[in-house]
Amino acid sequence: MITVHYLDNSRAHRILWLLEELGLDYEVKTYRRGPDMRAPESLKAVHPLGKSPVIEDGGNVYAESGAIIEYLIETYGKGALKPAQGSPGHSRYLYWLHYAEGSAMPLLLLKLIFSRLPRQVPFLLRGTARLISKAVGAKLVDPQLADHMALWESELARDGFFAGRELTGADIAMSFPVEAALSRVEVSGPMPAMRHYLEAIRARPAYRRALERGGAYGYADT
Ligand SMILES: N[C@@H](CCC(=O)N[C@@H](CS)C(=O)NCC(=O)O)C(=O)O
Repeated sequence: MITVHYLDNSRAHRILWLLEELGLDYEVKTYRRGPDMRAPESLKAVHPLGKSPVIEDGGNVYAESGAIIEYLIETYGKGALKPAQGSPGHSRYLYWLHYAEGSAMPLLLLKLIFSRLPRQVPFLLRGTARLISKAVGAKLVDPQLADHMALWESELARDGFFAGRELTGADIAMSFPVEAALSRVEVSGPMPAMRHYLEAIRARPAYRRALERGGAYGYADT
């Protein structure tokens, strides 16, 4: 039986969604965030970094969303949720599967950290922190995010999903950056392809079942 170490309200939602798409049996061990939003120390007993998602299967531990998605699709997918090797969609599939945590999430995390900076420093430094946060946002983070989101929009406008006309593991990986960006970033323009994509993935029965198994997930209604 696959065990998912699931942190509430987190990107681990994607793994439950994938398991539901694949129709696999699994158990969920839920961990609750503390007031600082960090995972409890007990998660470090599963993997030293104490992050979620982590899964256990067949006596092995798998961490990192992209690696978990790849492992589950390769092991249990029987060809589902992945374009055939050598097909035009396959290079797109690999790119977006790895891009989600490798390129998109670091930028979104920078956005989050700098937007929270003023609240993290002593009161007298808040004005300065606000200026730093604004400058970093304007010069470094926001222009890059705008480029990235324009790329997502044009990719999704091509044929609806990140690696072609069908849902793949790349979409499961990219769902979290898209959901986080649309809720955190001031979007320049209506982004119709991205909004249509979110509607399409959220309407999937497997996505809804994953929400029932995992509980609260803050981005599901943004
Ligand atoms: N790149 C990693 C990121 C894992 C990660 O940062 N997970 C967050 C949940 S969204 C977490 O565990 N946060 C709690 C903490 O850092 O204490 C992955 O995709 O698995």
